[in-house]
Amino acid sequence: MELTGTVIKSTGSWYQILGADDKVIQGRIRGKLRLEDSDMSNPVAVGDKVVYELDLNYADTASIVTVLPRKNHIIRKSNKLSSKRQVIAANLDLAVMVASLVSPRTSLGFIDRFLVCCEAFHIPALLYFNKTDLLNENGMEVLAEIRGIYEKAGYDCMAGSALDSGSVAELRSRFEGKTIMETGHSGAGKSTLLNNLFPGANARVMAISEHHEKGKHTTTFAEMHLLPNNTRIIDTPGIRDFGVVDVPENEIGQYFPEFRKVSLSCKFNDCQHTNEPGCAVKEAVENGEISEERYYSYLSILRGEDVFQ
Ligand SMILES: Nc1nc2c(ncn2[C@@H]2O[C@H](COP(=O)(O)OP(=O)(O)OP(=O)(O)O)[C@@H](O)[C@H]2O)c(=O)[nH]1
Ligand SMILES: [Mg+2]
Ligand SMILES: [Zn+2]
Repeated sequence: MELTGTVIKSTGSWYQILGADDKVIQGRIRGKLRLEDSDMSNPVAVGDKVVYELDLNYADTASIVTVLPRKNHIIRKSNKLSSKRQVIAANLDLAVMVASLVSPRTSLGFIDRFLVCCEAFHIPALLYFNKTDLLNENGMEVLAEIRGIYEKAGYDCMAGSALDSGSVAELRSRFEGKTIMETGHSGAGKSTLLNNLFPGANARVMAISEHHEKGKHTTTFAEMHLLPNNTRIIDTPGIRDFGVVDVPENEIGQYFPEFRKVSLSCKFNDCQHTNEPGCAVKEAVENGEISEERYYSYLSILRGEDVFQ
């Protein structure tokens, strides 16, 4: 008998599927499905709705037969050297980047690559600047500046400390009833934020390394946490980079929302905003309408560069 369910955890070879009766079963992929999308490192991702068949001889294992069409998904390049692509999660209402400016430092280039992916895959994005309790006065000024850059570009930004219940209360109401993915560098506080938002979640958390000020990759597999009021948060392993894939060069500019309207005034309608004469985007950067940092990120993504932490 064929049943449908939602993939809530993937460990590479096994998938936890939440069935219609709210029972969780262990599923595996059938050979055919594995081959269909061979340049994907994972054909099934957390958040996927799947059709599965219970294995006859076992009480609670199943085979995944089909992945149902996705509302959306978010893909990144698995790592710098590999051409494989990884689906991080599917069927999202919101993607949240947990970005700490210190311990570890999150670069603007990393944030911008995340935002380009969200634009390209039509997923609403929110930037949560975490660990504000670690910032001194100067740090708070830097944060305000960075926040200004993204708010001006049209993005939703929030800042606070994942350790402080007061500062996460607003986030809790924003998340209610939605399926949300949290992403960011290892140690930025994704699991801490989840635990503080929903104390029942019980996600594993670990202090960052004292030597490198970087996280220890505590969360090792993406996992969807089923929370009250139909809220679902997908906690994901920390990543170093958000390799932009499946975005043709001449479309990258469209995924910078603040470029879109301005670029209508570029002299050439295929303007890539690099060295062309009469480029309205470059002009907007010069007069401060578009932030220099965002423009540099654009050029860097256009050159196919990756971010190194
Ligand atoms: N001071 C401070 N520490 C925080 C904050 N948020 C998280 N931390 C600490 O940062 C460390 C790493 O937090 P995690 O929640 O494990 O980070 P993560 O993003 O889930 O990391 P990975 O699972 O490795 O990707 C823990 O020691 C947390 O207590 C914060 O807002 N302020
Ligand atoms: Mg974690
Ligand atoms: Zn231009």
